Amino acid sequence: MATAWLQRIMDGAVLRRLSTEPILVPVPGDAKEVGGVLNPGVVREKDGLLMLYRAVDAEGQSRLRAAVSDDGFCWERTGITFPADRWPGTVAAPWQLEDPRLTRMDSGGGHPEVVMACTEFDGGTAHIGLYSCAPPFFLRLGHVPTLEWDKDGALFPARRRGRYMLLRRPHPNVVLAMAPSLTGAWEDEGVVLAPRAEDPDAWDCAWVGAGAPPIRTPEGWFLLYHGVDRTRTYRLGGALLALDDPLQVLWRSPGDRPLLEPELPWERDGVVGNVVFSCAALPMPDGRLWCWYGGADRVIGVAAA
Ligand code: BMA
Repeated sequence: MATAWLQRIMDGAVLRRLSTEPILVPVPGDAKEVGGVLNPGVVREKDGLLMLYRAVDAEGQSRLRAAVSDDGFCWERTGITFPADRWPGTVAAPWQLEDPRLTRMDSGGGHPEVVMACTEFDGGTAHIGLYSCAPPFFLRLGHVPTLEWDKDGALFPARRRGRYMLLRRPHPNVVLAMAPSLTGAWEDEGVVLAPRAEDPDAWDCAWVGAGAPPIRTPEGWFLLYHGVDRTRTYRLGGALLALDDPLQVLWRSPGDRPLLEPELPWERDGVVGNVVFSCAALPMPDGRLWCWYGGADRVIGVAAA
């Protein structure tokens, strides 16, 4: 039987907000997140859900903070901030960590249980860092070396013929890279998704990037992705990639029907207006696909299909 939430999405269902209010907003007076809480990654743990969200301080520095939840809706901060202050061992300005995407790896293979791919921004260029992630412990495994501005790293939970698969985003495309180890040399395999440049009215005509790490279903890998249009509005859509060859796109949200777009005041106005940006989607016990997302780079909301 087809995966129900996937079938609904391919039949035209969109993401519906579970609340018209954000589910996480900056704690008033907390200097480390006064500039916004946004773009969370979420992973299932033994006894609930773990979230790492991007916290921006008064100077605009971005770090990651942890929260936990039983139901995906009410979240409690754990008090863990990474890096706690400055980047460990450096005297210079720390890297900023942005947009954590958390992947629970298939068992076997000697890798960490949860791997985080996040953007490391050194003030000049952005690239993708990979971390073993078991808060409060984070171990940097390596990064994806590139001379380009690179973002939106999303690791698949499984390997293909022994090689890890990672989505990255050399502007403006989502590209598949593979490597024999998480610390190893990544090689590009090809473009998975390109912007719909041929259709200037499409919601994803300017550039695209991975949203949540790919979710395995019997029908294929479901990829939630973001797309940007000519007005720099960020929306979310979906794509289905072949299980045995993720370069093959079996289905993609139509150019006139994103899954979620900025509509509410806190999605339209904030630090960067007209942005819904996701790093996390999970099938939940209610049979729906839930998606956590940043609204206008300032607060966090949740929607489901
Ligand atoms: C992207 C990332 C995101 C951000 C988005 C919209 O490039 O930096 O963290 O949410 O832009 O500003």
